[in-house]
Amino acid sequence: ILSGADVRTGLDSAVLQQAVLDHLYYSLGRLPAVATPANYYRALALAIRDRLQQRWIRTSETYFERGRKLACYLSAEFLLGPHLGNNLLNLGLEQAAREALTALGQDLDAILDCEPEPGLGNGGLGRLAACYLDSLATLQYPAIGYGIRYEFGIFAQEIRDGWQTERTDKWLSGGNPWEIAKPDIAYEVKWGGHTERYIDDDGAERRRWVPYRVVRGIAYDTPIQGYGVDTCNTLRLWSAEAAESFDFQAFNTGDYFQAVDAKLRSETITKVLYPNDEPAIGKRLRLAQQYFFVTCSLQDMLRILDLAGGAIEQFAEHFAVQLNDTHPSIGVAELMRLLIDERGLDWDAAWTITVATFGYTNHTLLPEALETWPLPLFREVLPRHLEIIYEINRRFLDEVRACFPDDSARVARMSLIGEAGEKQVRMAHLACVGSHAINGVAALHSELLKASVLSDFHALWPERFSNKTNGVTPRRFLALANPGLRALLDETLGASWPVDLGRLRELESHIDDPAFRERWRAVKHANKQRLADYVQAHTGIVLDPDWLFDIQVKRIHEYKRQHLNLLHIVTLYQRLKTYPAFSFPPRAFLFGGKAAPGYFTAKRIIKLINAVAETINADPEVNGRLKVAFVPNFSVKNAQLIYPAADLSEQISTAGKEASGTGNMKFMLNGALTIGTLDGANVEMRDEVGAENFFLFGRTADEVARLQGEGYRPADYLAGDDELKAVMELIGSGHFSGGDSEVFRPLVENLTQSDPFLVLADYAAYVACQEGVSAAWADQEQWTRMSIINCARGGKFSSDRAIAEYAREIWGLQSVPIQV
Ligand code: DL6
Repeated sequence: ILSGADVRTGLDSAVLQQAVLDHLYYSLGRLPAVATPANYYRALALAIRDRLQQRWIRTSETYFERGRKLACYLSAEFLLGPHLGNNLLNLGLEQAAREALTALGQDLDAILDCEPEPGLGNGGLGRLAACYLDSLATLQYPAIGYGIRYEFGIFAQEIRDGWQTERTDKWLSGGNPWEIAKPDIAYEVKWGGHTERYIDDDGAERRRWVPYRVVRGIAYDTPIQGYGVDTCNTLRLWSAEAAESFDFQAFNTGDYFQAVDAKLRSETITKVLYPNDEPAIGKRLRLAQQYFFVTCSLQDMLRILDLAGGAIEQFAEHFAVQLNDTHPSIGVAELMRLLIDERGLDWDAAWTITVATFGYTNHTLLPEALETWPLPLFREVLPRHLEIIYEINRRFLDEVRACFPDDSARVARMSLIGEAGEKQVRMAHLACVGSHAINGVAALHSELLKASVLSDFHALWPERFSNKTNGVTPRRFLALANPGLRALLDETLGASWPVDLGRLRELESHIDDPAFRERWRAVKHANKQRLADYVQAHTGIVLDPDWLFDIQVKRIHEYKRQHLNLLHIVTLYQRLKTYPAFSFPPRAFLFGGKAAPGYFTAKRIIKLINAVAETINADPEVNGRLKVAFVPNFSVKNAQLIYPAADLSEQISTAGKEASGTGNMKFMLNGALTIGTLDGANVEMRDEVGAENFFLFGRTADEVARLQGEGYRPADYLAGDDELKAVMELIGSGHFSGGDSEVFRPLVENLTQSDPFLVLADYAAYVACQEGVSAAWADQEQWTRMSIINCARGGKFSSDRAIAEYAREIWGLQSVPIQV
């Protein structure tokens, strides 16, 4: 019944134009004469969603018919970024959409800019989940993403008087044309109450959970279209609703407000994303969110299994469930509860299924980020799960004792219950015990995991451990973000590189061609101009695209060391002020990133960046050579402008602290050179590009550990380095803060007295390495060669490679081609 010219499915520009007009009229109730760009955005988005629909339904239908294993990616965060541009790219419809809009007197770029960003994540972990969804669909793997439909995503950052302020992100206020609510796919979620013993119909003794409260989780589905294929997978996000809209008893007794209150409390669960990405926080609502989305997702898998007529014993043959960090790790206890309490399996059968089902990815070594829940809180919210966890623990610790007799210290270290201080449930331990596969996200990180935080688990089950180095999608972060480079790559390599990123290697045969290098530089220059325009519009700061663009964008955190970058900038500033003839190629330093609202040191670092920027940018003596800008509200949307414009990428974390990094890969693929430590995936990036194409500095993870073990004293570094001393004094003096010597005192004291991330220890090596950068930049032809090589050897860092490894080595997943 669907013809090629069908207004819902047709792909040429004339049909698309008609489809946009139809949606303006029928879905939005607008005539073109009064339609705003936001109306056009919505109409085009709906027209494109129509074109996904057939693929989407066919994909689900095929998975169901074929009954193949489904990968379920459980993540509390999906930092998706705008959908429209990505869907046009993946469907091959950009040109048709541009023509259709031009015919309607609209500009596609302006329309794309109207899309609010679904910022349902904090940073690396959430964005990785989004890249993996793109790769799963592109590689035609049967997969579903499960998460939370936060009404408010990551806060919007504004800079006032140099300080970060936070504004609620009301991304849903204009409606979300991409999602489809499925109120018929809904599950009950229990909370609190108590458990009790009962005898079932067969006379067996069992336990059941008598909850205090029940809410409902409703499915909202978003299509995830693969690139150049017909596969269109699903991201299923759960939204909380009161089980009854009103408490009828309260309503009938006339207490209308109490009746509505229960509804509001239930719906609070999915109201807002927790903005802290690193420190684990013992918040009841956070535990509620985790349990809420995990139980809905597991109940959904059981429904799918039942629909397919699969036996419950075969659960693990039907589903491979990946835990994206510990946030969904309550799933281990919940699957046990569902299998035992609701499906009647015995413990051993349920446990075999559970361990075969789950895989666990760790994303951080920072001890404060390893989630634990206070036992009383856990018992109050999830009493049945605590019983199950106790039983898992009892059996697990018996196994530990059997393998390591007479080692009670080990037993205490490995227990699922921490006993130091207030008793805690250790979620990373639950994830390890309940998963057949455990992985880190870069080679170094996976080794450090085995040697440090998870060493006891590695000693017990070495076969469970592996590495899966992160990757990023070349569709969004190269093809979409960098149209100039994409055109050059298409012309040079043909059109298949976005799905075969190893082909970038072929660029190396062009590095000795001066005309090619000239074109490469022209692309970069245009990208820098595009970013300069954006920065000027959002900060008023004017940047010159002929300068070296040196960029650090990521969450603001002491371990990522934005302050080390600042110390270098202040060093240059000081040199210029002291020796006006001091010469180096002019540089623009750009920063971007959000600080967790309660992380005061990080917020002060933002203030210092802005203070240094204000002083330097206003100083005519340094004006021709130094500029500093803080790009507010770093997001996926502006990241797409930032990565392609970088000459130099700052990846300068204290070695051993950054699990992998993914921004480092996005910069590399867009031809930036990296200045970095041997941390996270930097190590593998350097292996790929060769030492001569990477600016390496700083102590290694082993050296960091040794220095800290010996009792690191930052004062020693200060005493031995007059320039560093002068830099610290300048910051402390109030020079950058209108004479206020208090505002940056906590930062100066932190660095000079404790310096937990070894900023001062790496300072001299960093400044020297930056001198090497300036020298290299002076030879533009050689710099261009290095830039091309960085892109050419970035193929390993495609998320397609990473997902293929997960599919093969952890999930046992086969791809299923879809034909519409
Ligand atoms: O694995 C994705 C990403 C890594 O690239 C970063 O190095 C790491 O910091 C980040 N972790 C988080 C927070 N983790 N927790 N929990 O985003 O993961």
